Amino acid sequence: YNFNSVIVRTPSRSVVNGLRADDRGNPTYEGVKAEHDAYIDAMRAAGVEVTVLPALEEFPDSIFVEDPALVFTSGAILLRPGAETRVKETAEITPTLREMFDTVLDLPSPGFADGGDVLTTPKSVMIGLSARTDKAGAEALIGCLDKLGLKGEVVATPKGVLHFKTDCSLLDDENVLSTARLAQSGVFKNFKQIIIPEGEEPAANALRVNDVVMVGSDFPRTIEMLDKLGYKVVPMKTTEIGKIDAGLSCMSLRW
Ligand code: CIR
Repeated sequence: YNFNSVIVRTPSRSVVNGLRADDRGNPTYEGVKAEHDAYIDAMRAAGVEVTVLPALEEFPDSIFVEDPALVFTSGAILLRPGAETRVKETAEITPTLREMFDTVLDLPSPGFADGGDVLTTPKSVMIGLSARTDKAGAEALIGCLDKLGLKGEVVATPKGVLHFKTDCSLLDDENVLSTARLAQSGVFKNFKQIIIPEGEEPAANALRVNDVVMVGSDFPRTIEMLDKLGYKVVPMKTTEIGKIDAGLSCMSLRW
């Protein structure tokens, strides 16, 4: 959670047509743009250098740069997103990653993996199986991680949850923030678990960056809980991106 650099991508006007499991109405472009601008400001305030890539009208979900690639200080991995409309986002981000990293690995075929299913912790890189990340993709990813000197571990994502990280985030070396449904599955036995208050499940996709934890401002009980535990919480508006199943980690690649 200590980062020097992030990559983000400006939302396109087509973001209003982003993928979603349940239709709660389209987000507005202006609303998404405002949330994204505030995110960039918060990243800079947290002390990271932000590279802002241009909008891609052809790809409504391309603002969520976390999914087509993975980055570590030791290198980058180009993934194969599990949603058909998102597969070509990888080719769009590849030139930037090749410029910024000495080592850039391709996920071998077959299989699919989304960055949203990957939680990097000091103990291992956890890969959640989901509708977007299959067994073949997860196993291929473990091979890539190995080449970067990292240990991958395959875990389950609760049924009906988009990504593994939809339901959790790393707060520090020992603590994870998790929904009750994910915590119950036992995947975090090596951590202390801080459980999201019932009804605020989307708050689990929080984001620790250096000394702050960004949390969706629509989730006051989670904010209060983390505040009482001593975390420096920065509330961020995520109402519009929430309509297309996104949260705070989705909008950046961090290393
Ligand atoms: C999608 O369904 O792919 C987007 N609408 C949301 C992606 C969120 N990304 C993430 O959690 N890493």
